[in-house]
Amino acid sequence: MADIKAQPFAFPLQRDAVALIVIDMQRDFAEPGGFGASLGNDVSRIMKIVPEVRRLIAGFRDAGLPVIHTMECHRPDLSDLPAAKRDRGNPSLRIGDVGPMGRILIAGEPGTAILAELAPIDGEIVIEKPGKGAFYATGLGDILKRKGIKQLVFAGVTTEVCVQTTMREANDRGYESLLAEEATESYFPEFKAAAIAMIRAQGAIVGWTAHIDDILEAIN
Ligand code: TIU
Repeated sequence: MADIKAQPFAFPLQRDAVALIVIDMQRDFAEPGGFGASLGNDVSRIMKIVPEVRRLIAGFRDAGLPVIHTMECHRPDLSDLPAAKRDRGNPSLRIGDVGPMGRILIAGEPGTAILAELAPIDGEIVIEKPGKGAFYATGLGDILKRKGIKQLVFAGVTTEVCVQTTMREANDRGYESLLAEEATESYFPEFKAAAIAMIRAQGAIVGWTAHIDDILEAIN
């Protein structure tokens, strides 16, 4: 089995036990008028990685390997939205408020949808998650166990928030995690760089990082 060229050392690919997990590539994080913009961020940085994420997804689909998508979102009645999350900071729109793309980060609203270019296809798993990590209060762990998945390749946004949180959750649960560097982004370039450095520090303390070309070469 081909290893994937990675940092801080080669990733020991198990081709029959690996899945791609694409974190929160939603309009609310990538388009003006959404949650990311309401926090004062330049969301154009997120749109720039869409072709890279698309390329990585296509490679997994072509290889017949599973693709899992996550969406950060809450129930319309806000029963899964802690006050501590809703009330933090001073955004122009809070989670649940009505914005130009519907209610911010609420399941079923137009702005909460995954970007059309990266939309899940039939048979792909979509995890709706109320937290930053994709294991918290979701069925992800059970789904991975049922499918025999032991390794996760990560893409999506933002690197230091939902991607890194989910990588840390996965690491603690015994999954080997690999972050695709060109397929993740932050509103803050220095946070992306720091997240990548801390993930692979101390002998892959959280996981590995690799370039998309090296991932695709190994899985195909
Ligand atoms: N705000 C921010 O950088 N990220 C989030 O709130 N969610 C995700 O990272 N998906």
